[in-house]
Amino acid sequence: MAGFIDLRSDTVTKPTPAMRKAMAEAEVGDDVYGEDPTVNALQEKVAELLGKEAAIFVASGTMANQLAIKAHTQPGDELIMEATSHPYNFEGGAIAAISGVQVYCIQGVRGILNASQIEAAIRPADHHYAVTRLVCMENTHNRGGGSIYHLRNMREIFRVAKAKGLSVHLDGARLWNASVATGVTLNEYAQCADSVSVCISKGLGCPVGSLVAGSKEFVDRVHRFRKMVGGGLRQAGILAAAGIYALDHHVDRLKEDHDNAKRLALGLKEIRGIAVNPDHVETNIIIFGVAGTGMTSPAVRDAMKNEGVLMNALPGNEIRVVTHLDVTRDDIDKALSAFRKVILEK
Ligand code: TLP
Repeated sequence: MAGFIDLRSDTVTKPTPAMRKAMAEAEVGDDVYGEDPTVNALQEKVAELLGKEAAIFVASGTMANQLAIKAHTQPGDELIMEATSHPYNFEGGAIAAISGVQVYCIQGVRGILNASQIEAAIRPADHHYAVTRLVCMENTHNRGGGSIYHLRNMREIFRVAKAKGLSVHLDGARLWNASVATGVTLNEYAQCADSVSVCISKGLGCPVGSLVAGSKEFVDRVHRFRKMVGGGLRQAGILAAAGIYALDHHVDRLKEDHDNAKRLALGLKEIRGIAVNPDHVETNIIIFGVAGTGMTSPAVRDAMKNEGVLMNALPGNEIRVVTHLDVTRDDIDKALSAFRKVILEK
C-alpha cells in the first residue's frame, strides 16, 4: 500500500521502471499455440537453471504446486508433507479438491523434515492403506520462517523416496533465496526432486508468475491440467519478460533482503517481550512471538499500521515480517523505531 513500509510479504513488490520497460517491449505471440517467444525463452531459461528437460509458465505458485501434485498422483493416493507446508495449509484445500489426494502430515523443525521421518511415514504395501505416491519439500520454508533445507538433507530424502518408488516435488517458491543464502545452485537443489515449482512474483519482484519444471513427459501432463483449470494464457510474454529481466537483475540483490531481515531480527531481540532468535533468520522471513509484550499479535499489527508499517499477524500471537525489493535498510530502522514506540511506550 502506498505510503506504508509494507512487510506483509515479498509478493507486494511493484515492477521497477526498468522491468516495466522490458515488459512493454516484449515480443509476444499466442502461448496456447506455443508461439510466444518470450514465454518460450523464460521456460527454457528456468528449465536450464534447474537442470530439467522442460518448464511451463503458470499464473501463480498455488497453480504451480497444485498442477504438479495433480500430475504426480491419482485420486486416493497419499502424499507426505510437513504439517505447516504451504500447499497443505494455504492453498484453499486444493490438494483434496483438485487431486483427490490425502496428506500425511509430519511435524518438522521450522518446517524442515529429515529422511528418517519420511521413511517412517511411507505406507506398507497393504490394502488397508492409501498408496504413498509423492513426497513434497518446501525450500525455503515459509511458515518455518524462511528456513533452508540443507542440500545433504534433501539428497537423503530424495534417495529414500526413490528407493521406495515415490516421486518428489519441491515447492521452490523462494528457491532463489535459499541459493543466494547458501551458494548452492538451483540445479543442485533441483536434482533432489522430480519436479520443482519456482515463483518469479516473490523475492524476484515480478508482478505475476511461476513455473513448474520437470521431465518433458511430466511438463506435458502439467500442460494438460493447466488447460483444464483455464490457465492457458495468450500473449503472456509481457509477464514472462518481467521474469527474464528479474533473473538477470534481481537475483544477487536478494542478499540485501537477507541482511535487512537479520538487521530487523537483531533489533527486535533488544525489545522487551519479543521472542525472536536471529540465528533462525536464514533468508528474508522473520516470525516472532509477541505474547511476552502483553499485547496480542493483531493488536501489534494494528498499532504498527498506525505507525505506517504493515505486517501479518499469525495465530499463536506470532507476527510474520518479510523483506523484499521495495524495503530499504532505512525502512528497517524506521520499522524498528515504530516497534519500540508501540511496544515499549504502550
Ligand atoms: N505465499 C504467500 C501467502 O500465500 C502466504 C506469502 O505471502 O508468503 N509456496 C510458498 C512457499 C509460498 O509462500 C506461496 C505464497 C505459494 C507457494 C503460493 O504462491 P501464490 O501466492 O503465487 O499462489
